[in-house]
Amino acid sequence: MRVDILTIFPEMFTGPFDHSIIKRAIKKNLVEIHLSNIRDYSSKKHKNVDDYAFGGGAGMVMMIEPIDNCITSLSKERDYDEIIFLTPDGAQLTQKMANHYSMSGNLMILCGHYKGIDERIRENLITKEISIGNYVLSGGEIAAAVLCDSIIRLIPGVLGDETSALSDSYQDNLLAPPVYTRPYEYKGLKVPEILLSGDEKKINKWRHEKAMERTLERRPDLLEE
Ligand code: 6GU
Repeated sequence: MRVDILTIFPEMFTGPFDHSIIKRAIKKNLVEIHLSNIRDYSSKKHKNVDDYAFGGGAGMVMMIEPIDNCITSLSKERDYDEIIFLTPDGAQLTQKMANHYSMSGNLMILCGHYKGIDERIRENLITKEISIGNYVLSGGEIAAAVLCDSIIRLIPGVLGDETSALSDSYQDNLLAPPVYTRPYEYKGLKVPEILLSGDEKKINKWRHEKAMERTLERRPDLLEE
């Protein structure tokens, strides 16, 4: 998979993709992440990317020209399965969406800023609008890192058997059960006996019960879906 991220702050991505599972996925050539600096596509002398809103009001708006130039230039090289704009008024990201996008060939992700982006970009260049939750972030960059992480870890070969995504919370509309490791007893706190029984059938049943209990208690909405 190839992911293109269009941003005015490419430096914000040096951390998130440089560690752990995503780093390994890049190293194994299972994903390529390319950053495009929208500013490089501005034809303005001072490389402006935003301007005042028509009709007045507070806040600058990202201009269509540099974004159109950037999207057009990338789209000439390859077909994109989806051109995603990250915005708090988009459809809320779900595990189901992450599963779906993990099967893409090429994805483009546009990060917004300021008061928003010229509506003509959204209407004519964007194919999907996604939010990562019901709160407002200062820009789309952190949301893009979240979206990429949720997708990339699901690409076949990224996770090994031992870290299989099948047991993740949300994967079957259930939260994950509790887990424990050594020592068996710490300051009088013990691990549930059943996990030491060696009885795989009983352990699986216990885990499923705990996942159910936890979901009922914390996220009953997931069970209704
Ligand atoms: Cl995708 N962008 C911004 N700016 N805020 C958000 C968001 C995205 N998702 C939730 N809040």
